[in-house]
Amino acid sequence: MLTPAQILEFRNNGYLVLSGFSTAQFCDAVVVFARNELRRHAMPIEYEADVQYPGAPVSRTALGGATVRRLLMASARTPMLRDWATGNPLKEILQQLLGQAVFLSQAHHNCIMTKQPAFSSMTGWHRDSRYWHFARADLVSAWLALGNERAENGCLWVIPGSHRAVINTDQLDEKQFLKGDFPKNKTLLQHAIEVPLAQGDLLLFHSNLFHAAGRNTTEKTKFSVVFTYRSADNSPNPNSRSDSQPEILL
Ligand SMILES: O=C(O)CCC(=O)C(=O)O
Repeated sequence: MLTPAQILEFRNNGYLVLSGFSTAQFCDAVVVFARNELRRHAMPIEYEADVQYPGAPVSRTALGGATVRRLLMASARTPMLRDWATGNPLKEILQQLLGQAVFLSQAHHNCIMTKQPAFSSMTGWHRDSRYWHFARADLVSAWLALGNERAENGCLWVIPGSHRAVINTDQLDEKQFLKGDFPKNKTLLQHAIEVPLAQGDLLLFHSNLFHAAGRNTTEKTKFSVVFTYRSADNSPNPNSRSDSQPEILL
């Protein structure tokens, strides 16, 4: 369970790291599973070429075009992940942050993220809520590091407190990433910090928190799992992408 100080930290900073949340045994088992899914090219998959971020292969047929970025629909791939994402201890923690009735969105994140050395891309500064459609941009994502995550292998960077920042549309580019050269953004970006994680650490972050990530410059694939949750009073807008998959009540 979270302490009142941890809840306050999450509310103020928009993120919280829980060290040693899951065991090495669990993380290793998920990595074995993920490697097998990669070997089989088990759909649904998002490829690096699909996201078109800096560093990504230009198309699925280009060199490196088969590089997987996300094994999607993680909740449906194995009971091991579904149970982790919907059961305790995560459930109790999410109830502390979101209230008694918490829903897992199967439409967003819900993936094993793979950051592969040769063709990984850079993710610019963004809020996850930019393409999400709920009553409020007020969801919580849970990111489990299945191995160590550092700047060298493309860990996340965050701007603490940015989930509360008021952002004008001219601060964002056409894909809703923060423009790097905009004076007001430079001030914001001065506060950016990396979030190194050890295997088994859990990062909880708000859907409005600005975050980014670099490329994986090591020889080893980085694996993480990510799920997103909403409170009972924050339903997806009918017929939107956020409403495209059934949700799971925890
Ligand atoms: O690991 C990354 O490249 C960042 C992923 C990310 O920020 C996202 O999917 O929203």
